[in-house]
Amino acid sequence: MSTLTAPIDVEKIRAQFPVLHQFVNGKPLVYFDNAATNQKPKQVIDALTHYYEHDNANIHRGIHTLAERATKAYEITRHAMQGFINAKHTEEIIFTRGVTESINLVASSYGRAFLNSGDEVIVSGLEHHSNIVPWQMICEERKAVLRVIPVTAVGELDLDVYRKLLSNKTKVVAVNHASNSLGTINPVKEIISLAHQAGAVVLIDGAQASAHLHIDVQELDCDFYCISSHKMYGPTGTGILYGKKELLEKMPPYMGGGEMIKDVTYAKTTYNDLPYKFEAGTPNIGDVIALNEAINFINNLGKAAIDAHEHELLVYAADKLAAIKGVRLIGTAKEKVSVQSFVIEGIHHFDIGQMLDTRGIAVRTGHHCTQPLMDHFGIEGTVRASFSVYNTKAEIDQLLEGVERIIKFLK
Ligand code: 7TS
Repeated sequence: MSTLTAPIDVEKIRAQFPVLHQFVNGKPLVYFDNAATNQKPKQVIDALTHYYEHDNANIHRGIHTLAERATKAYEITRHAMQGFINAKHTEEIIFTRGVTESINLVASSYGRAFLNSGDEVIVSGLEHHSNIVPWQMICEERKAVLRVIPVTAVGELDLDVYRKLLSNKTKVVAVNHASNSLGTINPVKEIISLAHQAGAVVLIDGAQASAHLHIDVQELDCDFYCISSHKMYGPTGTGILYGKKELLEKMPPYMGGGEMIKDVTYAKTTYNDLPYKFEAGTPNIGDVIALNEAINFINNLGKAAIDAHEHELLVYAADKLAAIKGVRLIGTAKEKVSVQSFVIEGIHHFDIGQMLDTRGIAVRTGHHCTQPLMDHFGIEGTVRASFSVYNTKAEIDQLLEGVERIIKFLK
């Protein structure tokens, strides 16, 4: 955390988020479901509206003015995303619907081309279902084997076991940068380097990292990196797959259709160059264009300042929640993004979520699409509060008060 970072002016930031200024069940909204999707600043909403009011046209194929404007704005986001993650080449940025599609693209395309019987794919015990199921599917198809890095009691990956799992059979390692259920930040640089020593390629699921952590794909040396726009203040329905050019060039297309071709005859189709080879069909143009404003929003604040503010909220919430009798924190890793899961002995997490909602507090309850991780902790699910740059300690106090009342009322 840099001491040179200007502190966050939360009220100024909150003023940029129209959705926050409302009452829910008669109480001011407290939005703590940011790990599921965070809210959108006015500049993102305005960019989307502007596109549909002024520039709406299909891209790349038209020569008329609107098509040119839309194409230019779409490609501006690609350049901005290249800078955001420090990719070497613009064509290494492929627009997808988000992390789920990005992982499916790699599992399907890379997996079909390069996985063979007996090969191994390693995922971690902290993964979202979207970084498990696509690998399971392709392993089944290619007769490959899925291995799992175990999780410790505090919710960190056991790297000693990981080292032992790696062998010349390992072809792919797929782990998240940060866990959505526990917030754990994984030592991805080390994970990548160890995988490369074994000759495997590495996919990093950056769904929970993009709004919080510094990302430099060249420094990490990851082979693939996946981002969802809606988890970084951008619109839903879009995101990116970053892939190293030399790998993407070797991979077959994921979907066939318009835009991904160079030439089509009934006898043979030749494919387009990167990135278009992987962008079949009309993409989510408006949302990609608005994503540029989400990048601007984050860059203007600076990730260091965002992280400093969110970390303060996380520590405050974790300490105070842990001090409430009956509350058990799930996920207490040393390095975390601003996610805190907890359970209250004797009260179902759904009941807690519903009762908090009556107080205007939005938290997520359930398994958070990480059922194997919940199994590991011997629980069905948790209550998860996740904090964003626009949240305040006063809001956390409301959560704490709600939790205390629920315990008093139900016990
Ligand atoms: N990976 C991680 C780590 C995630 O947190 C999510 C979404 C995904 C992948 C899938 O991203 P998508 O944008 O393609 O849906 N996580 C959550 C969550 O925690 N609650 O709702 C969605």
